[in-house]
Amino acid sequence: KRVSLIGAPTDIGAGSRGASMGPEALRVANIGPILQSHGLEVIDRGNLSGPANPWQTPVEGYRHLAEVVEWNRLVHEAVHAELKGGRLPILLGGDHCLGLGSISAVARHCREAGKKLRVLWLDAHADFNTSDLTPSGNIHGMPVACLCGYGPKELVEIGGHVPAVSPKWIRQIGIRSVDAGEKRLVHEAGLEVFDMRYIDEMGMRHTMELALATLDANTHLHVSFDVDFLDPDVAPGVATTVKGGPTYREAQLCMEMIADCGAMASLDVMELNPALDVRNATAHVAVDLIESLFGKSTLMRA
Ligand code: DIR
Ligand code: MN
Ligand code: MN
Ligand code: MN
Repeated sequence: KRVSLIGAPTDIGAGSRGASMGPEALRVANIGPILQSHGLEVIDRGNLSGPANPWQTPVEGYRHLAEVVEWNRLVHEAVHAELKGGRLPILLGGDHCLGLGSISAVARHCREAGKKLRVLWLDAHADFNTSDLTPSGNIHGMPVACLCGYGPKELVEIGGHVPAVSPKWIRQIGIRSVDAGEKRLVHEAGLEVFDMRYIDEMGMRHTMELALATLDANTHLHVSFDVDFLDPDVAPGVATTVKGGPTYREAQLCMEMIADCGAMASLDVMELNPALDVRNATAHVAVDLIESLFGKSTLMRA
């Protein structure tokens, strides 16, 4: 398998600074060589270069909309180019607003290649806010809504097809923080959400069996991994920790079951914030989990 690392060093959509250092922290945790040690051919494309973070207050419900658009265009083109070249892009975030650029590129590629798309959104948050609903104005709380067509024209139209993605193609896992208005929109759009209560009651195994059900050989599976998906005990290095997330073992099982399905063809690793981390431990945990996503297992697999 041929894999490309794309760094997107920005915190333009976040409410705290520091996710801009995420790509380098993942490299320092050896993401490239470790993936290579599992037999993947890895090329590190280096970092994209976009606008600086002006650190302004929100305007009409959006903080840094123009810069968010610019960064997402860069990400969209970079991710699309890798897919077109037959490679598996790994977007190293950067905050999660860039999931829009990444997944709109994946959706465009799927239209061009006649593939079906399934998106697994691993996150503490639904990221389904709009400018009317957002309590913060931070666009990292909006990418899933934008992908589904709810959002500003400049963002929603990146990729050239509105909506880029149907809510039916998305499965959210690990959700435990949804804002009041956002809840209504999640319900209205019919998003399939496996929240923490579901995982508590049914277990991660059953959750992943359902989230990965009905995939076929023609399905492109995209995984968008917000590191705040993880319980803060294992992953303190994110700005928007929410307690009560998946444990290390639950997260490992989640990743292993994704690997077993064999369909993953693109990945985002988002919101890692080294400014808040402890000796880069969260980057190491993320890399451990990514190894599992690419098939690392304790024993030989049948
Ligand atoms: C909150 C926090 N729902 C907001 N969102 C995210 O500001 O919209 N934190 N995505 O990671
Ligand atoms: Mn997120
Ligand atoms: Mn989140
Ligand atoms: Mn490690």
